[in-house]
Amino acid sequence: MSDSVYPAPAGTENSIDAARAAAAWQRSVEDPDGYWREEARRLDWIEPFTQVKDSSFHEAAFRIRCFADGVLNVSANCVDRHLETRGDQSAIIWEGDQPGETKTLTYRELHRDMCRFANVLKSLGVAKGDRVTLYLPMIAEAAAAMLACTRIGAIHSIVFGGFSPDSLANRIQDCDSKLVICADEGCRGGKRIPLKANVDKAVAHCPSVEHVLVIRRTGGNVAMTEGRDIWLHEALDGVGDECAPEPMSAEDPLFILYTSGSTGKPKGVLHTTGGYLLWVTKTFSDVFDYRDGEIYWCTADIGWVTGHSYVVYGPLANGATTVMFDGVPNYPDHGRLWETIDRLGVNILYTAPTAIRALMREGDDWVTRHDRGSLRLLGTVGEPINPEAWTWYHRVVGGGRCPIVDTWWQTETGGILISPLPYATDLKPGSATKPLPGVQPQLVDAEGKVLDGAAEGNLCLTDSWPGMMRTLWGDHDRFFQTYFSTYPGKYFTGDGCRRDEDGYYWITGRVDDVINVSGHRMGTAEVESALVAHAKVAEAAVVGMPHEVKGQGIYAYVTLNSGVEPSEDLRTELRQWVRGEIGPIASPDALQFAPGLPKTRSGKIMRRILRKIAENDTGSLGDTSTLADPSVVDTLVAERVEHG
Ligand code: 6R9
Repeated sequence: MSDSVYPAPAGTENSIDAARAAAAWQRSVEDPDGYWREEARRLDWIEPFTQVKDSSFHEAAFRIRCFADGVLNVSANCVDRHLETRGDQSAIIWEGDQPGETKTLTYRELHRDMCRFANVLKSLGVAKGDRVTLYLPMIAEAAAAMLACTRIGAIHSIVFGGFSPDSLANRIQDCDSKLVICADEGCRGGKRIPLKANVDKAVAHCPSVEHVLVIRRTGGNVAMTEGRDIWLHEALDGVGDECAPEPMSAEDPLFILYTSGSTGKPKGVLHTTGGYLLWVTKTFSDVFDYRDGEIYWCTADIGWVTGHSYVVYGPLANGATTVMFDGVPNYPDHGRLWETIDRLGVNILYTAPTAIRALMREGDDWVTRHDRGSLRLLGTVGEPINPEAWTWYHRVVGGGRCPIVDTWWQTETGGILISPLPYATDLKPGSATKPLPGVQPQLVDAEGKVLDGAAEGNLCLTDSWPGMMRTLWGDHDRFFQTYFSTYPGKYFTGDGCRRDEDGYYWITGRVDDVINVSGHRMGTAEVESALVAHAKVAEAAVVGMPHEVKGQGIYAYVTLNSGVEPSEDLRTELRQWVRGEIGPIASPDALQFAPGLPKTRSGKIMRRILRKIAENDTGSLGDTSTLADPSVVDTLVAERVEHG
């Protein structure tokens, strides 16, 4: 917690100031229809809408719709409408894994690439409503592929390139994708990632997949299955440069994005066309106070929601120049971000606390030896930022000149919900500050009692906003159960939060069985089921633990089958196993062999106790008398393993 306040600097005459910000929020709750009707002018509509917000979070009338009878096309809003005024402006600056390995696409070039890509999709039989899975590095073709899907009304599902073949297969199967788009290999931090080989393993279990479309990135050797696999560059031969945008209803699905929840199976979050696009368009413009001609860099991967909303759709819908970075912040050295900012002239940087903390550890010199004079604004997203990292970001990276927008949101929310506006909101390090227009947060206690004023509780949202998710793919009932049943009539975020006496919101982290590792969500149940799938493991329990750089690390308690002896080799083997089952981000940071787990008499694992032990907070384990065998706790405490 920090009491320092950083007053909002003055912006331009177009910037939103404190008075405008307050008036906009007020209007958005008093007259939502009027407010969103006006805001919707930010988009080009093929058919205007007559209906605006139409939603209820109550079970009997449960529905979430916005602009339902309007018709538009996302790709036309992101590309075509800019051609006349900024056809020759850079839309995407691609920065490869090696510094200076760059490529720029103007809006006109992006239009051509997107249309040609869309024509390839059509030639492969992909039509409106079909699902297409993308498993790609951060290459410009990835943005073209996303836009091409929206061009023809296909629903994309992007799977992060760090996920294993198994995770990829589950996500392909859950939505019955008929096409998978991948690259031969990815390049990250000087290493190659065998994307096509992973797809081959995954697709072996996916009968819905008719074709695999392969983009040549590294030129590495990959196997091509006759009849199924197609090189993009060959498929592009002879296709036309034009493809008319498919008119889409505002409530037609736009994309599915799988995210981790508190149960084992990843959830296919579904966003629709009109509300989502308006939300990311408006929030990009307002939160970053984006000014024509500026170069904007969000370091997120398109495999996560931040990449969808704030690398591709939000910036492009505003006619911005967006950087797509195919590398990592510490390669070839710890100065990579700052060197790249100088070389490309980046004005706005949007990154994650985990990256800030990792770079902060390496010392100021890596930063200060670069100029960074182009920077105007800094942003963070993905997890709570500790005031120390915030202050370093502000003082060292921004040289004290650049406001920081700490943006709180979720895959489910589509875009930013709680955030400062850089020229309106006084900043407090570690607080995401105040809700944006249309966002109505509420804090409740465990019983659902509403907490007013300064308080700490569970963060809910009491009404819909245009950009919120509409369902979980194929499981509308789970959608309702997951988000709307804990506190009836409200959307429950899964986050804990404190509101201070100034009405500022301070997100404290997840209160469910989700852990946030380096800004990536991981369900503890997912890691547990991966561990239990190993032949030598009888039982596993996974909790979060504090981690200096990652925010949270993964602490796994593993009970082995009888007759199996714990060993360092087995520890390594189990870590590797989880990497193989889910991906490197799920690999436990600490793994403790546990002869037994603390369970209630009814057999429930007492996670509260396991969390305390992982946090090394063993002085306050609370009441253990309800355990079936309280002595297991002493053994666990005695054999606790160190972080790292
Ligand atoms: C955009 C994104 C969502 C969870 C969310 C919360 C955490 C995100 C945050 C933040 C504190 C912020 N989170 N932004 N916590 N301050 N500015 O990250 O989506 O991957 O779905 O994660 O991340 O816990 O519930 P997603």
